[in-house]
Amino acid sequence: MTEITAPKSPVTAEQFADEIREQLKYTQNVTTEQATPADVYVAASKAVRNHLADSWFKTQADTVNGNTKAVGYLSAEFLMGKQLRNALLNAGLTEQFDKAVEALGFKVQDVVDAEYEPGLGNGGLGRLAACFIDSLASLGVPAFGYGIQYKYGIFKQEFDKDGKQVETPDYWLANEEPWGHIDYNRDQKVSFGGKVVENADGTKTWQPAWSVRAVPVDYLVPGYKSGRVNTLRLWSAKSYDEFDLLAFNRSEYMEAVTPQVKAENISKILYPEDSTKVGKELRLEQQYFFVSASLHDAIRVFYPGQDKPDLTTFPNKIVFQLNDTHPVIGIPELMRILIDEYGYDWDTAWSITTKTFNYTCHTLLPEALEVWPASLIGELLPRHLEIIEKINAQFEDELKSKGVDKNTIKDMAIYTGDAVRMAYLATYGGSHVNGVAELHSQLLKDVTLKNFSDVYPDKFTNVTNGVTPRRFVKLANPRLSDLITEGLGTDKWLSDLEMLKGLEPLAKDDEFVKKFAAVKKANKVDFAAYAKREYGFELDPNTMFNTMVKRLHEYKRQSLKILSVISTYADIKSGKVKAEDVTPRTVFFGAKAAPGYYLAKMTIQLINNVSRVVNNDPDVKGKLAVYFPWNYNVRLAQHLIPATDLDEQISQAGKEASGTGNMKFALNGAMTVGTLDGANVEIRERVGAENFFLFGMTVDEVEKKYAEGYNPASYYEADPRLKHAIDMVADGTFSNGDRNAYSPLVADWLTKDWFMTLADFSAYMDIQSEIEALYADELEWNRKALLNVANSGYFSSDRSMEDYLERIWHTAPLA
Ligand code: TH1
Repeated sequence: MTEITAPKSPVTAEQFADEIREQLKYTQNVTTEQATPADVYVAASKAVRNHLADSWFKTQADTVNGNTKAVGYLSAEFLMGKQLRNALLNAGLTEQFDKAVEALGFKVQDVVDAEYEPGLGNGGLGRLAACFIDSLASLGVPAFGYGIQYKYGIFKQEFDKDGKQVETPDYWLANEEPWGHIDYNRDQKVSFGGKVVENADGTKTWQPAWSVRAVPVDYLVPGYKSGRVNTLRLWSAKSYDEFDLLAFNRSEYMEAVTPQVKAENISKILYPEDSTKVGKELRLEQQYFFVSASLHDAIRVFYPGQDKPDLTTFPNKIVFQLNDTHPVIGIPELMRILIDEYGYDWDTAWSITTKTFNYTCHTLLPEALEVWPASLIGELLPRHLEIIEKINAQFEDELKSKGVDKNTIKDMAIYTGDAVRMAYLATYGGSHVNGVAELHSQLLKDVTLKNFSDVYPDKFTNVTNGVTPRRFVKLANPRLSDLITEGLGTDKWLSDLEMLKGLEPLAKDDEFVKKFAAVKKANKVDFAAYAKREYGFELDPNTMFNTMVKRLHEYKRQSLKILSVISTYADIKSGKVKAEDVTPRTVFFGAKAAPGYYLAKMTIQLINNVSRVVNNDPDVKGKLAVYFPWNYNVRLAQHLIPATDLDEQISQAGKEASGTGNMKFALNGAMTVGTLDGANVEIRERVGAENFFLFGMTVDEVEKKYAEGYNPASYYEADPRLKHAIDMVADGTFSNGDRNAYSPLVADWLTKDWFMTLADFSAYMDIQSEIEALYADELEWNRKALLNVANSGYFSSDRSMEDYLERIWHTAPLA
């Protein structure tokens, strides 16, 4: 058994400075005088890591030896953000670090800035996984995050001189990365291709054609004040044949390294699609790669050294959560492991498998539910295709015995003969299915997975998303954190966020509200300095900061926002609104578009050009400005969210599964303008309808309009403001006179407009007037914003984890 020692006792700033010096000397091999901020960053990171090591070992030992079932969170994305500040917070070393760095003669800012953010996720789904593992560790629940250490994360976004998005590779491992520990001795073999042969005894043997080596890279996941440190294990693909020596001797250099390139390609790049399905062979290889390695790893961890483990106990050791359909190949893989590798019969294997997995669906867009061509699975994973066929046959029998009619059975097919529907496989093959907000879970039951919910009503449940208050309040907004602690008289709210409710009475206290307003103001001033330094923007912190940050997607409706900006611009410029009646505003957009998403990229170009025209027009100076800081990421979120007055959550009702940005903004004292979509519904319920700017069609109204036949042009004709705004896009105002620049976008608005931007435009303009009226009353605005903070405690990812524990995982914190 592992020797368990108590966690290292906290150190003084002087001692911590010595630890950094030691790391500089013995691992960085530089003197303190030679050291750069980047050296100090690496040295300090390793010093913090050392402080967490004992808790990490103890957590691992307790996880394996205790009787508490662990959680395995299988996710193709973990969007972690920077690590140093979070690790310092959880190790209780923040102050020591700040003082030590100064004592060593460096600026804290420079050292923290030296960390390069890993972008191993696209957006909400990946960031949610990061929040969840933070919360599990903070609650003391034994858990593993399992994913892929992509060599290239989400692309770096730049804008060219025309305002178009340009993607460049994000080589985040260019410099030393002190957090991930490569564990070559805990590798796994993952195989592909080949054929299946039947043995004399009727068993099957898969004879794969090629294999790759999955090497784990371990990241510490320290809990906040829990004394627990969990593991995020990201797999990296390596070749078994470093090079083919024979070929190399014949000087066939390229051929010699081909197998290596093929193997290592598997973990080379994160697919930059968000919410849509990309049917690519490499993507299926990635999915199988990390899932197969993770399942084998869990068996290794929980049955150490056992050749013939009793895997009927596997579901008591660990429960796996499938983060969307991406890891669903894990269901047939566990069947294969149990049957082919450990000799279990089908029924036993099925019983173990269904108890082991649960599935979270994160979308309502039909195109986001993965469907793989059977031919592809057959080529890459022939044994799995057989198993899937058998699962499907068993499923059909089960449905027949339950009296489900023929046509419905056909509609529900997991395997259609041509294709495999991963969401259906996950729903049948796991114990529970959950959506990520109340409305979303309801729509899954009523629409997307209706047939399944009719047959298996008990499988379906909801867990509303959440965000970690450690990163998104404490680290991102130290001023507000201090004020909350002052207001509540304790900092315990950081691990019990519902305590924010205690701020509610203080909304009646004008002095407290003024302090709250001062915090927001100071954050805006800070952000202005940050934006100047990072982007060269000249911001006016005395204007309303109005923000829309999220992936660029038609359903999220950045178009609605930019059309309203254009309309406001036209009204100010023409004098239609008097100068003294204008509420000065700075509008921020942050968004990456998938590289192949044509209309999304054109929308980015339009926003950039509206920004160029508006910001250079003396007629609106001081009244309206538009900024699009490029490369929106976790770091920018942490700076911009605390400085925002008004947050935009304006997706078409019934399209955004949850949203998590909405929660971060409410917790940081922004007001929200939003539709009744995703978690907006629950935010509004909690903060109060009078403290939320609601507008737009509901899900039912949207459905009705689709059914009636939607005609966007009629809205264009009916609303002169809308007509004028669209005409300005069409007439070259934002393209130096070029009338064709945005014609595909304009044509889409007028003839298709699938997400009904035009139909919601006038309601959106009207609510903006209400917003401006309230903003004019600073005290009232801030009172309402404070009530948003006080009533958003529910949206902690700690609460989400507690819901998963109770409704789905049926496990608990370590004793
Ligand atoms: C997002 C959802 O769009 C968002 O509403 C939700 O808050 C978030 O997940 C977390 O639950 C999704 N991201 C992806 C990414 C891919 C496929 C589907 C979804 S849904 C690649």
